[in-house]
Amino acid sequence: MNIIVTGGAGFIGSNFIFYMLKAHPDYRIVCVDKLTYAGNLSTLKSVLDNPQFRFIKVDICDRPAIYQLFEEEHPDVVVNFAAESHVDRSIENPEIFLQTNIIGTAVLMDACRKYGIKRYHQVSTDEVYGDLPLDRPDLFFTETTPIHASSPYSSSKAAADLLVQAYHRTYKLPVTISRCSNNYGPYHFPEKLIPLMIANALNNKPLPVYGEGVNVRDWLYVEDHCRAIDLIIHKGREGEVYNVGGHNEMRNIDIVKLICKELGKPESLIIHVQDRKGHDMRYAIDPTKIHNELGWLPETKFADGIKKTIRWYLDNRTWWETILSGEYKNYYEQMYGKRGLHA
Ligand code: NAD
Ligand code: TDX
Repeated sequence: MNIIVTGGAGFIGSNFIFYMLKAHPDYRIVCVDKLTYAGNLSTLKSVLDNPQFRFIKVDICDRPAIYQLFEEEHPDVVVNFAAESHVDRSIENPEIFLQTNIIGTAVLMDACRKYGIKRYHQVSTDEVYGDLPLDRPDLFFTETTPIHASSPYSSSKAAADLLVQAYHRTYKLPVTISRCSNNYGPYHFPEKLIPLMIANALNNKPLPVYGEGVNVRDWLYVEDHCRAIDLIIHKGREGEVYNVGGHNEMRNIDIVKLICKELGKPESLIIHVQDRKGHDMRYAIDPTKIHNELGWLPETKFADGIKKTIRWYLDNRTWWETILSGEYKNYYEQMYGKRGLHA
C-alpha cells in the first residue's frame, strides 16, 4: 500500500505517520507538506532515513506539482491533513484558509480522479457543526447534525467537506471524511491552548485565558485519532462521515488549572484576556457510529494523556523553544498584545 499523507510535518499528520509506519511496516508513506510556519521537518527526523518513507516539500494548491507526484507515486490512498488550522489566525486573515483548505482539497481530489485512487480521506473537524449551548449537556454532534460553521477556519473546513461529498456523488470518487474533536499530545504547535499553556507555565509567563474560560472542548489524545483514521481508510464505508471523539469534555479554565497543578506553578499566572470573536461555546462528539461500525473506542484517558503530553514537552524543550524563538515571537506579541497582554 502506498499512502500520500499531506500536512505530515504538522501536529496530527506527523503523529499519523509515526503510527502508520509502526502499525504497517510494509506500507510506503509519502509526506507532502508546504512547511508553513506550522510545519516542521525536524519533527520527522526519526523517520527521514526510513526506506518506506519519503518527504516532499509541495503546496497542495500547486496543481502541476501534485499531478507530477501522483505520476511518480501512484498512491493507493491519500489522507489529507494539510490545512491552515488555527482559528485565531483565520479571524485575522481568512484568505489563506480558503486557499489551502478549499482549493488545496479540490486539487488533491482532481489528482485522485485523474490518476485513480482506492480511497481519498479528508481529515475534518467537529467545528464544522458550529457549537452547542452550555446549558444543554444532553446535546451532541452526530454525523447528521447540520453544518453550521462559526469562524473563517471552520467554514473553510465545512466548504471542503461539501466538496468532498460532491466529488463522491458527481464523480463517484471513493471518499471518506472524519470529523474529530480537539486533539492534544506531542508535537502540538504552541499557538494552541494546551501546548501554549505548558510552554508559558514552564517559562513562568502569564497564562492568557480567553474570556471567562468556561468554553468547553472535547479532548482526544492524538494517537486515538490516528487509530480511528487507520480504521476508516481500511474498513470505513465509501461516501461516509465518521465523527471521532472521546466524551471527554473539559472547560478551558479547568485545563489551565490542571496544567498549573501538574507543573507545580501558581494559578496566579492565569490572566483573563479579551475573548475570541464569535467564540464557540461547546463542542461534544457522539462517536456511536465509528464505535458500532468499526469498533473504535478511545484508549487514552485524559488524566494519563495530559501527563504524557506534559512529560513530552519537558523532555523536548528544544523542539518548542526553537519555535518560540522564531517568527512566533511576533505572532504572540501581535495576537496577545491586541488582547491586552504583553510578553
Ligand atoms: P497543523 O497546523 O499542526 O499542521 C498543518 C500542516 O499542514 C503543517 O505541517 C503545514 O505546513 C501543512 N500545510 C499547510 N498548508 C499547506 C499547503 N498549502 N500545502 C501543503 N501543506 C500545508 O494542524 P493539525 O492540528 O495537525 O491539524 C491537521 C488537520 O486536522 C487539519 O486539517 C485540521 O483541520 C484537522 N483537525 C485538527 C484538530 C486539532 O485539534 N488539532 C482537530 C480536528 C481536526
Ligand atoms: O491562548 C489561548 N487561550 C484560550 O483561552 C488559546 C490559544 C485558546 N484559548 C481557548 C480558545 C478555545 O476555547 O482554548 C480553546 C481551545 O483553543 P485552540 O487550542 O485554539 O483550539 P480550538 O479553537 O478549539 O480549535 C482546535 O480544535 C479543532 C484546533 O485548533 C482546530 O484545528 C480543530 O479543528
